[in-house]
Amino acid sequence: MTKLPTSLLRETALEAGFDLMGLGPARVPLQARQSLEKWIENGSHGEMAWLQRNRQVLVDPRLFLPGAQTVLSLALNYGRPREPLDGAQIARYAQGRDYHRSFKAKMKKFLPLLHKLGLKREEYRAGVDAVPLLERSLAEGAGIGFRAKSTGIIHPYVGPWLLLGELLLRGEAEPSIPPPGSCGTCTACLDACPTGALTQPGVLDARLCISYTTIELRGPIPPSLREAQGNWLFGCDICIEVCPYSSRQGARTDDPDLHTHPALETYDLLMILACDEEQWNRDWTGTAIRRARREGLRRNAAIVLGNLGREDAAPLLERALQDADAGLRTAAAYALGKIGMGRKALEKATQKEEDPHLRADLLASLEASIH
Ligand code: B12
Repeated sequence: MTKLPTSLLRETALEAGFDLMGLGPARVPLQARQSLEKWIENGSHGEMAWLQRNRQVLVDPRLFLPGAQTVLSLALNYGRPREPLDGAQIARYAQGRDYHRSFKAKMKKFLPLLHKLGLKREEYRAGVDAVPLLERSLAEGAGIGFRAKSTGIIHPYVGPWLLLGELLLRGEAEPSIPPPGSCGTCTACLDACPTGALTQPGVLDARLCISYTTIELRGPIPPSLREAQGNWLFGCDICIEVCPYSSRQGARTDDPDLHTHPALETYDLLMILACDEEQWNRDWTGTAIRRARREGLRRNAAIVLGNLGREDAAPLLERALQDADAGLRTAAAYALGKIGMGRKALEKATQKEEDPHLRADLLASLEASIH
């Protein structure tokens, strides 16, 4: 295999609808490898056990694709305006159809070229997000952008609203020249994070990140993080919204996959709280929001309703106190405590709760409601 043709690959990427393409070594630098080890040892990954399980592959992309030499990193600009749902917010990446699908569909447009270049099926492998790869380290090495203090990859002109994916390839390529740019002395993201999840520049404690608690965490959201969640129903964009690079690019409207998913236009928070299995499967298929699972989204809705002081939610919240899911029960109790309603139901639920931790959690909500 000779050198991969950079300009042909770039042309294909742009034709497929990607905003950025870069080539770099299929290698994770030593500093990143060590940082990952430290991050996992500290438990900063929370309950995302797959990160720990896959740590060997994460630091060595050749375990993902044997013989991989090059990463062709791709980025999609998903910048778009805020579209609140009944006073709640949803991370922008999840407002449209599930981006994983459209990303992969766009990547398929590379296949004819790869085959033309003589690459066989076992000589390339694609990845988007849910893959054991440190996508940001690879993207940085492929010159997509610089590593920001928020831990994200930012392109100085295209901005921080970038989704990443990559093709690991056998074959060598001229590494792309990284664009200029850095965070400089700016600490806007660290200062704005309502839970202090960015513990140092470039280091995120996922356990504190609203994106983690609302998407990845199963069960109760820790009591200390419920108020700080504010009106975030799924994910959180604060560290990107406050970034000065954020204003440098406009919203994309030409990609139909980025158009708002119908569920986000038809549901309100009360409907989400009451959403049953049938509705979940019928209406929420094809959104990235499914990652939180139905119980998780209902739990998040309960917290947001509490934080918004929505008294009209009290009857549904009282009903949610009986739910089989502990995350939802504790969230409903929190919300009722916050709104100062449904005390009798809360008392009853507290007495009925068998798990001592959950009982203490419910009791705290009951006390909050009295004071
Ligand atoms: C797990 C995960 C999460 C977790 C943990 C996030 C995190 N920062 O690690 C949670 C659920 C919190 C999350 C949130 C979000 N995510 Co996410 N997530 C991932 C996933 C699946 C793995 C990331 C990972 O491996 N983390 C482990 C850490 C160790 O990896 P890392 O950040 O590369 O770590 C390096 C640095 O921290 C650095 N480092 C470590 N210690 C130190 C110390 C010092 C001093 C320094 C300087 C550096 C340093 O070295 C580490 C190793 O390379 C990737 C997809 C993928 N496969 O890569 C998407 C991904 C990172 N997420 C993405 C997005 C869009 C988000 C959100 C914006 C979504 C949202 N709006 O809610 C938020 C952003 C929150 C944030 N500030 O990071 C995008 C980021 C795109 C970009 N432009 O950078 C990715 C790449 C998905 C994609 N395919 O587009 N995510």
